Amino acid sequence: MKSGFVSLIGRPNVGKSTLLNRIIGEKISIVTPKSQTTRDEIYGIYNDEESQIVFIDTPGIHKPKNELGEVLDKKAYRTIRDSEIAVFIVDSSKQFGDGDQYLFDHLKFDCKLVVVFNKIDLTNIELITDLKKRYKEQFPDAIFVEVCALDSFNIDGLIKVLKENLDEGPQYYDLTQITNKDLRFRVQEIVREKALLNLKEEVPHGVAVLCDDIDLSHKNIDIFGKIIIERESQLAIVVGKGGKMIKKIGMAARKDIEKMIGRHINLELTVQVIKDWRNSSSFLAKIGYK
Ligand SMILES: Nc1nc2c(ncn2[C@@H]2O[C@H](COP(=O)(O)OP(=O)(O)OP(=O)(O)O)[C@@H](O)[C@H]2O)c(=O)[nH]1
Ligand SMILES: [Mg+2]
Repeated sequence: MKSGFVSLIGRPNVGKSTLLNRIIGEKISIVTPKSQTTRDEIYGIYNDEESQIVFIDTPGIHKPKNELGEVLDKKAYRTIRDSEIAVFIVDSSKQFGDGDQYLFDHLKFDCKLVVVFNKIDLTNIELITDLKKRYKEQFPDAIFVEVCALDSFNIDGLIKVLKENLDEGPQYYDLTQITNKDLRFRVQEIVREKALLNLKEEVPHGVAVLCDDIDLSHKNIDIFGKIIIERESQLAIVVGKGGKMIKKIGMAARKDIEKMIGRHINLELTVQVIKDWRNSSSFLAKIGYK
């Protein structure tokens, strides 16, 4: 069979996680309109009769502004080194800019490279032609594929190209396994997604979520989650008037978690301030970001 590891890399917000979810057909990685949503390497394992492809979603690469940013970039670079093919995803609705140049200056590919022009529903012919010209100059050997991850357009075309470029190999994972992340991580991510979607301005980037192990053997599944924020002043925003905001986040998260587990749950959320956690090595390690 054809098999191997394929990294999904690119700038923040280009649609890497959306693409992963569409390929696997299930929500593996959280998606929001905000940059730097993904903070970890997340595997989505694709299987068909003749292949197993392990896709690795990564944090968007950007010029880091704090220790968390540096950790996120490092994870993306490491993933490229560990993969047979790198899929470099580009937002084809945006003109080439400094953020794109930053990636040209910092990325080196020893593996095969596929450049995926995503969001073709939002682009036009001049824009995409200019982008393709620039990527062709920078990466002359790369294969180009156009997709619209949002509408699942040409996902099959991308899979075909990947299969053609992977070697024969073993089946790395059991067919029932679709990701490398455990239930606890996925629950934390769902809560974080709902917090990102509901909180405005600068609060979202300073949010992390921690929860205890989840015991599925009990009839009643109680999940206790802690939303971590950076500053005392954000507390009132996250809790909201009369607890309205945290209730809203909790209700949205509960729905998605119940869909994922297929059981009813009780979800209790609290908020804790950990000052400047994005620059705290020990906290980043505790939360599993290092
Ligand atoms: N119109 C359109 N929107 C898209 C498409 N693909 C993704 N999006 C949207 O782009 C936004 C970012 O998507 P994500 O999948 O979270 O992007 P990402 O690259 O994983 O972002 P980070 O995790 O922050 O690096 C979301 O609002 C998606 O709905 C597409 O093909 N067309
Ligand atoms: Mg992402």
